[in-house]
Amino acid sequence: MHEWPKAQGREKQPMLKANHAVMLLKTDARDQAWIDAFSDAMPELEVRLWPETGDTSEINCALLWCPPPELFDGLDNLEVIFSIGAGVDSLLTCPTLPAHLPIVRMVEPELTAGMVEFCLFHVLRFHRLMHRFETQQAERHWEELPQVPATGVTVGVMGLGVLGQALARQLSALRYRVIGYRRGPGAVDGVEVFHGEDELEAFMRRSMILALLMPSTPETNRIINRETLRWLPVDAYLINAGRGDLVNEQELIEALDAGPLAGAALDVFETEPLPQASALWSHPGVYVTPHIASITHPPTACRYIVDTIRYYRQGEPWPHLVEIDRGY
Ligand code: OXD
Repeated sequence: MHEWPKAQGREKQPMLKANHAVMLLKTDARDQAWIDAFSDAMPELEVRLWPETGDTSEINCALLWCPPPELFDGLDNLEVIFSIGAGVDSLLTCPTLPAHLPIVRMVEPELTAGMVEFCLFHVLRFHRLMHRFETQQAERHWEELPQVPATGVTVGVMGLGVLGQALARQLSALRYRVIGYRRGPGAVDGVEVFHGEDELEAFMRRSMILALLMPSTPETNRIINRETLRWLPVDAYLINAGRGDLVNEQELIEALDAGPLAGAALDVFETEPLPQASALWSHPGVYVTPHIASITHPPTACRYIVDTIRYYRQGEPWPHLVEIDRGY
């Protein structure tokens, strides 16, 4: 169990354990959808929308996306933070984030499904050369291109958390050869796992299609750069649905122009929105989407949060806690 912080010399009682709790919501612009979902899933939970906080000392939990630093002012009785996104970088980089609070990551089925769909869509596109057939159609050009069975394509999944493992399962079901890369050791069913800096090169050398689902941390910052891109097989493809800062964009463009990359599908960027001047917009080998690979779905997300609160109220520890030292 957690050690709860002490207030003015006396033990603070976790109010979330009581029936009535107050949640502060700072959302992604779908406020009403979140409010409706909570009133269905846990009607006794009072939900307040930031910045209409009312008495800040009454707030016990917060559900947040990109909190501004002043959001935490006066939230002295906050007991837990729920992240709206799968990624917690926007929370962890907030300079006023209370250091002692547990942060529960978002693990919800629609978010996972969306990420898997996005990555599968592009894996299939690149594997079946649909991008080349689109070009051929635009040129009214009829030519059969070689079609390789899925069993002959190795997909590298970089990041083997909930999302990466879900993607790996679906890729295996489609008969792709799946390899995975993670920071530390740990087996994943049906996946040949590489881990640690020492095994990155071997992993990249085998990845004909590389899907990035890693979090943004100091260790993963620009992990895809001139040096590592050189390890990819000739005519490899890259899919980035993780975070923009995993990739050095300038060096990615060089790898598209000079090899070994034959194409890239990018949903996240070093700067978002992607600046008008970026060469990525019009690069012939690049598919750009505006950070839509997967969106948290309020009804299922609320059910997940309510389940975790009920679990916690039974005396269990918070599930899916962010490891703040690791940065994810
Ligand atoms: C997320 C995102 O972290 O949408 O969920 O980027």
